[in-house]
Amino acid sequence: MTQNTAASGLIEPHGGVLKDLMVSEARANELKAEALNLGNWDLNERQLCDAELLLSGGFSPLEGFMGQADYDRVVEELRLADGTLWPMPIALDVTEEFASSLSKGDRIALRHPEGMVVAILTVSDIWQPDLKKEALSTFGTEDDYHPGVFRVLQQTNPFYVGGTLEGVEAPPQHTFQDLRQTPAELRRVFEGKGLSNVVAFQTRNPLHRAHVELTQRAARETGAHLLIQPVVGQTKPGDVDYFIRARCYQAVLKYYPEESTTLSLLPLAMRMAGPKEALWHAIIRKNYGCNNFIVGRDHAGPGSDRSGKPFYGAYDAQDLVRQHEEELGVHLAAFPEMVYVEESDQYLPVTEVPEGAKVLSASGTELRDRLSAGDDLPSWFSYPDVVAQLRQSFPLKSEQGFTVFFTGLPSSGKSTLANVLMAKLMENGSRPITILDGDLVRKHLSSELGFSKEHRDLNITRIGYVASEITKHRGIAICAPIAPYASTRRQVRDMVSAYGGFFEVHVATPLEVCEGRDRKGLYAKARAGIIKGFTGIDDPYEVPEHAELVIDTTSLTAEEAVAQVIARLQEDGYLPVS
Ligand code: PPS
Repeated sequence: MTQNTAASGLIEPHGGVLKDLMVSEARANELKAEALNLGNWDLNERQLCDAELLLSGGFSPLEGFMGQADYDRVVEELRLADGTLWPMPIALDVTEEFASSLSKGDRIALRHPEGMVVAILTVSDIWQPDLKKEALSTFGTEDDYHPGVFRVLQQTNPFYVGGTLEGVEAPPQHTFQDLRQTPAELRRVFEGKGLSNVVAFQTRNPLHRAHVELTQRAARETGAHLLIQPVVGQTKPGDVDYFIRARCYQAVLKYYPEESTTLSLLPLAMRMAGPKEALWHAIIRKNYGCNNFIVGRDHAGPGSDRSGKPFYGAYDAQDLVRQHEEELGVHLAAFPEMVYVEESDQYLPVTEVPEGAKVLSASGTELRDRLSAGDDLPSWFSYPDVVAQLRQSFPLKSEQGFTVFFTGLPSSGKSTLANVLMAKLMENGSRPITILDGDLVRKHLSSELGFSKEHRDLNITRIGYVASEITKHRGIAICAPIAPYASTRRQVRDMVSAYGGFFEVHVATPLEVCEGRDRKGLYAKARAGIIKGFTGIDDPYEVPEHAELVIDTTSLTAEEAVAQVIARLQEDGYLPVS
């Protein structure tokens, strides 16, 4: 189903028509019945976000997950097969096993994790994408320190399925329902108010004074109504959770002139693709009825690589949107960084600051550090009600949970260190502590798993999930698995860091020493070929490159080694200095 919106005075949707892929109630009931006999695919968090925006028309003119012709041209030229501008692959990734069960023309039920049928997909294409090529094209790098590259290369299933969608039940949303509008609903809101000139602001962070000043300036300069449309789907690992952010957005609304601004939440899974993401965001906002789009400094930037060099230039995103501004029909409201000018107590674009004037600015990292240290935030930086919301999300470091993740070869000393650390922390501590030791976890959480790469990864992500829950609830998790694969350790780091401290400790005792200890006699069995795929003998151990601590237990007592861990936790503020 499509809707013709040209008559409203609002900008036309991308491709000319706003898609609405939801079917009627009667048809939905038929499809639910049909789904009982179809193959099922359970949508993950990212796929759910994509499905929601496909169904609502946020991704117009797409009518489903991309087929191969669209995908190939998007990857190569930022265009769909018919030439329409589109910078981001929107593909449904599935396992090899699932892909091999499908043929063109099959219908599959896409399900919500709670079980309901979100949509029926009619398969048009099944193929194995070149994910390296996709990562390089979308993100301009293959460096998997980039969160988007990491997702494509490490967290994407190897096959893609394309096909049109019939929407049965939009993914249910239980929070902030009055702030969630589909493109058609938001367009109706604007039409109802007689608005045809709207400027959109995309954000995934709490709004502080600089953002408020920037958005007000954009509204003034374009003479437009302001739409603040924060992303509440997947964002960058470690971001403040969206409940807190949405409360911050509600708090700042009162700093805007009445009736000048609309707040609406966008269920988008961000890719952190900088320039291409900015172009994509502009297209999405066009679908929501916005003819102006704000792009500031480092739009949708993923931060810097390991050497501290930003992945994208600060204004690359503006450049790419500008190149396509005319074709898109969306005006680029480009802004340089806003800075605070102390003597005039105002925010100005950095390019307009009078010569010699003292300017102040604070990064997101500084903000987090100040909140975690319990320091005040200057009034020039933010608003008291926003700060009060953020304080809930950033308890003092001494009250936050954390995870100590020992990794190393069998018999390297991980379990001993974990137990001694637990004893020392119990002696002095106030937080609850849980040990997730390799053998214990395999007994209680992972008893059905073996030692293939797939099973080891599953074992470690289970440990990571439990550790992240413990950390979220402000406890201490001490993990001691082998965890031989870097990418899985990285996943655990991302899961835990969203809620508190993460300390990877590489127990780097050399293989000869571990083998010499051979407490369980397993090295001997591995050498004799009785055990196959034993870590360090005939199975790999990828040495951590960025562990917070490296400890070789060859000539240290467990107490000495644990003292190093405790010193590091104290240094970072998670434990008091005794
Ligand atoms: S993993 O890779 O992280 O999932 O391994 P983990 O769960 O920590 O392993 C726990 C203990 O299993 C014993 N064991 C093996 N280790 C490695 N490879 C093979 N094939 C294997 N088979 C059994 C080993 O003793 C691990 O204990 P630690 O404490 O590391 O010596």
